[in-house]
Amino acid sequence: NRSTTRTVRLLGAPLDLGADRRGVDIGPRAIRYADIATELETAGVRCTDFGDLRVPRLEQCDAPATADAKYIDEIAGVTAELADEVADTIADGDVPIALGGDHATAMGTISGAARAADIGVLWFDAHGDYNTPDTSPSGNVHGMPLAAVTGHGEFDALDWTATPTVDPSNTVIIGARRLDDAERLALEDSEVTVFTMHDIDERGITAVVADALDIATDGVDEIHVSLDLDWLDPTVAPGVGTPVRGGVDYREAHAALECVANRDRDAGLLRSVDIVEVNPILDRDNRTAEVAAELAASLLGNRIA
Ligand code: Z70
Ligand code: MN
Ligand code: MN
Ligand code: MN
Repeated sequence: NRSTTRTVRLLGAPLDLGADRRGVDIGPRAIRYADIATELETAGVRCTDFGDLRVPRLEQCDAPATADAKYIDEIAGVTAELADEVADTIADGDVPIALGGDHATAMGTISGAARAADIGVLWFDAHGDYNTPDTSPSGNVHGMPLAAVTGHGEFDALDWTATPTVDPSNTVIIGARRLDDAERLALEDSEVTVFTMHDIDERGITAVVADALDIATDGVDEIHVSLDLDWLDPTVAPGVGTPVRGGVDYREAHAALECVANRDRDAGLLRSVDIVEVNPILDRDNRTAEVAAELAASLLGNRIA
């Protein structure tokens, strides 16, 4: 049970090397500008800010060594540093929120969080992010992080794979609506649970999230929440690299994260968080970053409304 006020620590990860649309590196700045700190504090959470990790500029990197997983060496370096910061934050008793950046960020957050305890993962995303260097149609590493952290596929450059990975049976994707063919087959073969938008349409968001929480927490004490803003419908969150129509609306998104918060309130579950893929260059009036800040408050807040 969690009765004391928690402190979250923002860790900016201005990583765009995993995506092929530029601009997602400005995500952390836009989410801060949308005043995530005030949103969190209004919701009863203490908020501190570590600043941004250093990320190599794409213009300064050599041409990708492999088209299978572009910039994987640079991404491995950044995510290893993020993993250390996440582990330090947890050791200090705080909750790390990694502000992306593209979704490759999650490889760092999750590997850092998994050092101290077995964790389940809730992956809110239009995509599966379960490609490997062998199956990826694009070579973009942000389409691969969930495979990497669950130990699926060969990721030679990622030496942190020596650290514990997440059990796929405690891993749940929520809101998927665009999977690549090989990725879909691999997910069917895996123990990862996939709840699609169709499941949400049929059963309602709160029932789906309740099931997802049961699965993610089966046999583990804590969870990581990875929130890709393209999970939401593009009418609500237009500022993302690859908008996919038919996503959750504003109320469903808040309801989902409030379900997680309620379970967390009872059991002290929430270990770490990613908020990723906000692209201010493609956004309108910083709307997507504002939604991101508001959703963070629903997920971590201590208050009913
Ligand atoms: C596709 C790929 C992707 C965004 C992940 C798309 C990947 N499955 N796009 N997140 N925004 O290239 O692997
Ligand atoms: Mn993603
Ligand atoms: Mn996505
Ligand atoms: Mn298990």
